[in-house]
Amino acid sequence: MQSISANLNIMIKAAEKASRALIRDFGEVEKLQVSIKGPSDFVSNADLKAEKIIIEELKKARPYYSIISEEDGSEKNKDKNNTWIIDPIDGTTNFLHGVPHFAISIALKSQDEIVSGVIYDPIKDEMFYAEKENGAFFNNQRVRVSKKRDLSSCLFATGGQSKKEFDLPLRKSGSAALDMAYVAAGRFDGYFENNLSIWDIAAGIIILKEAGGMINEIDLSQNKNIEVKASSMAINAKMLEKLENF
Ligand code: LIP
Repeated sequence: MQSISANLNIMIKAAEKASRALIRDFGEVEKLQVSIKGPSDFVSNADLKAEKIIIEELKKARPYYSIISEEDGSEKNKDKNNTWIIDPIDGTTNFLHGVPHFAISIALKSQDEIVSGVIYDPIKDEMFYAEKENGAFFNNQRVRVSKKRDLSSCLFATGGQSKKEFDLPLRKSGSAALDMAYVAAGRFDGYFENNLSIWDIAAGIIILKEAGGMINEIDLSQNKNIEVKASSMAINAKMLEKLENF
């Protein structure tokens, strides 16, 4: 395995531990699809349980780091310069409907910049990670963004409820974190979405940048209503031209 920092190792272990619970819970969700009420209460418990496991693991190693998390776990702690940013299930709607496309996303923000990130898809066992100035990795193999220059040979991801039409080949996956990880790995050539939360994208920011991707300036002091336009270097200008009315 690529030599990684103690903090990144802690993040990976926390994601792997939470994933074991999520895989079990996802199996239950698939069974609950046929129930009249559906699995919504069960999924919110699965979300909270995964968040609890992640926070327990992170706090064991770094008890004074602060936390920003999608569910209940946010806290300002003694160390205000280091903040974990956690999304225990990014792609909650997919999870709720038994669609096996969701991820655990954990990022570390130090001195107001994202310095490391992990995005782990437990069902496909796909681990994306990166830390500042050390490159981006997929299952311990170095990854870089695509080099395609012709829009007709590219594929882009987006999300949310916008009804706007864009002259781009598009996919909507339902997980911002995986969309950004896929751009970093060259599977998608770009990704754009607005009204995002910081926990949806924090890990994706560093993984995408370390893979040689480009992303618009993100105000990390904001937790909500964030807009992302991210892509490979090669296609960025052409993608932005197509997003003028975004
Ligand atoms: C989701 C994002 C997705 C977006 C959804 C939601 P969640 O995050 O990953 O891209 O379209 O509205 O924000 O809620 O599953 O963590």
